[in-house]
Amino acid sequence: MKDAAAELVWLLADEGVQHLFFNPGTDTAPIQEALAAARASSSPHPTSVLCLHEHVALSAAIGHHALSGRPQAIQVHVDAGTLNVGGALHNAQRNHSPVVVMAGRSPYSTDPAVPGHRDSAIMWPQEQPDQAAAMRAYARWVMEVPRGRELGRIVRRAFQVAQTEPRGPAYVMLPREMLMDPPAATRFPRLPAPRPPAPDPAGLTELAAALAGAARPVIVTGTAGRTPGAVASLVRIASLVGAPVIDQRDRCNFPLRHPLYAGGLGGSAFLGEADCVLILDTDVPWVPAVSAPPDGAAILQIDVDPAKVTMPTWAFPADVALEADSATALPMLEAALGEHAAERRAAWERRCEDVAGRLREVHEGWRRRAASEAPGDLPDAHLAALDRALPADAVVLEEAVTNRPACGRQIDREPGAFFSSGAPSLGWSLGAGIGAALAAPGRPVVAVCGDGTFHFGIPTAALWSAHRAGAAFLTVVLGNGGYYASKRPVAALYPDGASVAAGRFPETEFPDAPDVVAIARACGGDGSVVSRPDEIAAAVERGLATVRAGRCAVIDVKLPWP
Ligand SMILES: Cc1ncc(C[n+]2csc(CCOP(=O)(O)OP(=O)(O)O)c2C)c(N)n1
Ligand SMILES: [Mg+2]
Repeated sequence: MKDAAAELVWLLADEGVQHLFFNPGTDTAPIQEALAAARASSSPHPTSVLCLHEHVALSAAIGHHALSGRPQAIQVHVDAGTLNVGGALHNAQRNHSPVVVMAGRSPYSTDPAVPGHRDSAIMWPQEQPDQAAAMRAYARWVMEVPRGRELGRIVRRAFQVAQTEPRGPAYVMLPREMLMDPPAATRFPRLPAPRPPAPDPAGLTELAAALAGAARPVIVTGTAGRTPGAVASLVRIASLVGAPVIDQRDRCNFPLRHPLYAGGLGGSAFLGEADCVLILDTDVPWVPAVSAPPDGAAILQIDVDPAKVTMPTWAFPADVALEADSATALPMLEAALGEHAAERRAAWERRCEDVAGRLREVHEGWRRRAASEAPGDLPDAHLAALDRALPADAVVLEEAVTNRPACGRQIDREPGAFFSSGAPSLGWSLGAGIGAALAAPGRPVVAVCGDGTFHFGIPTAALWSAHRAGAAFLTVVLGNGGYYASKRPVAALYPDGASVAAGRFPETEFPDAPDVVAIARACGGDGSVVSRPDEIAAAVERGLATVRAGRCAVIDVKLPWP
């Protein structure tokens, strides 16, 4: 190998990175050259994907991981590129996306004899006292590679840390002269991530006994379906003990049409009367000010990260907390519940019938909304029409903000085909569309986002980058004409205030926002405007035809401003 940069390209391929989401600078020249050399010689290398903004690059990596399960890497420019990944870093952290974020670092040497030395004025302002400072709150680990011969060990370590539960981003800084150093004499071996944890056996027995003995058990989950195989086990457990499943839908964790599916909101009545709550892979099991289980309810937790150390005031007391991968723990819990079946079966069956009976009415209400033309029901009606129009293998990336509950009521996808960012830094879904489309070639990828969120996604960068990468996707923009999520609290906190009196919320309203279809066209894509649910099917058909032809499509759904 010619230099450390060539070794880096080989290492990325060896770690299983298929696509390297890239935004370059003067510091990344050795990596660009190494990629070119690898392409020319057909030696192992990831396909580089030029992203016109770093936020798009990191969002693409999150989306790729969601579909492929593979470790991810992005390459950005020094401190400035690092800062531009912005809120996507927060999303990668909270979504537990294993991404190695690599950034250049201004060269140290001014000696012309040193390859890669400082040769331009910009290399002084690029140097910061602590380039990694911006990353420290979010990345699991940060490191600079001091010499070319150390690169292998440090990059291997970065991938190991990123993939160790609870997974998340790792940050590596790459000074330019280091990249042009000779490589190490031998290749450093891969450092496998530890296998995900299994539950403590005594704790599992205790948890199973508490769940089995409960009269009014409830299950709350956010991401149990991150391993799609866990869903079947969760369905059997809920059906056995008669627990409604409050599914916060960061993944598809439970089938929408199952009689025990309580949605995100429909389940709050059950929570308020629960005597036992199993909180399963969720960062926020409930909002105490809105709905909470009664005092004295047994709280049971299974999570790969039960203590949530990165959330300083996370404080949901659990009677039994098990650190475990739910894909491993749920089949074990099922077996442990079996021990109680003879004694409890009749009570479980009665509970199951009772909960299903109550939820039948809730589900009926959702169906009425889907068929309604009342202004408040139009998001439901459009989303139900969208779901009917999508092919079975479509992947949905949900970033619908105030219409997220409507997605949870109307979008019926298989486990492994529905994702949200799991975190509130908006603008993820457009970049994620690129990564998802690359990871699942041939499957239609559909981002569903708010009109504010569309612009946070830097659409010019995302759609153009998608076209360049051959990763076209469809975006459905829920165009209610503003940031409704940012209007709602003004009216709630100040019901008699000046904003409500004026009937205006200028910091949130943008009925005249940039035309999203025109933006799609400017990037080489296409789109259409829809204002009635019965227009959705034709728009989806046209949009998916555009996507099959390799161009991004946007459907601008005109909704009333709530
Ligand atoms: C990067 C980022 N900036 C700002 C916010 C604060 N914020 C939360 S929701 C929201 C409004 C989103 O608007 P839109 O996508 O149109 O959805 P709507 O509220 O209208 O349903 C804003 C600005 C955020 N979450 N993330
Ligand atoms: Mg909006």
